[in-house]
Amino acid sequence: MGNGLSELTCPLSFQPLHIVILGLDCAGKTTVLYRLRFNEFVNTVPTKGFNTEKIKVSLGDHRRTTSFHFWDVGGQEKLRPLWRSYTRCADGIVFVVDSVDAERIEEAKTELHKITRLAENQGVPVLVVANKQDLRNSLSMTEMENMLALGELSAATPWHLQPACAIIGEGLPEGLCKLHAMITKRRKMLRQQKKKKKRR
Ligand code: G3D
Ligand code: MG
Repeated sequence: MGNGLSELTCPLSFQPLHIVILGLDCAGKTTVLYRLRFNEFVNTVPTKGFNTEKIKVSLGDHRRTTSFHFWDVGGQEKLRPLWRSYTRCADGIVFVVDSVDAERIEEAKTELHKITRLAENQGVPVLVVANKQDLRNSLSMTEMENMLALGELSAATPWHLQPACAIIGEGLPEGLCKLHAMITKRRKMLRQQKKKKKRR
């Protein structure tokens, strides 16, 4: 599900991409980061500040990898005002949502819409990770899309909703591949806009 992609191809680049992992506390952000870093489950403690890792990820084509520089920022309410300083200059945002925490999904929606509405984040692609899909009672993708009001995100914001289970890593490579493709597409569009402006 998403509005950013029509093609299924996954273009590759050698540029390290600046990716910020956001979401409410306990959504599974740090589990996502360490799953990607160590390819195994790592027991987490609540993140007080941030965790950062540079990780090379295979995106579909196993002969080539893409470098991501991830910033996993604490999601507690008092830390959320800091998100803005991490998303400045971000190539993409990974927004992790706990698919069984129906009580706080409205809060997740508010934070997602708030961060994507910021002027400096206009057009920055967002991968929404519907995490904890291994648990019984996890919300379906249609429920997640509606409850997070993804259709009401700015038309300029490419997004993709990815079901995932961070403890075993399911869904993460597919999600990153989509995010990478959205970033590549946006960069190409920005380059073309720049060229057009120069010609005028
Ligand atoms: P955060 O960084 O967003 O605050 P964490 O969240 O990564 O610290 O994870 C919060 C809790 O959710 C952890 O459990 C973690 O193991 C669990 N978790 C993360 N991803 C998944 C998942 O895909 N499925 C399930 N079932 N649990 C997950 P604890 O018990 O340590 O609080
Ligand atoms: Mg954390």
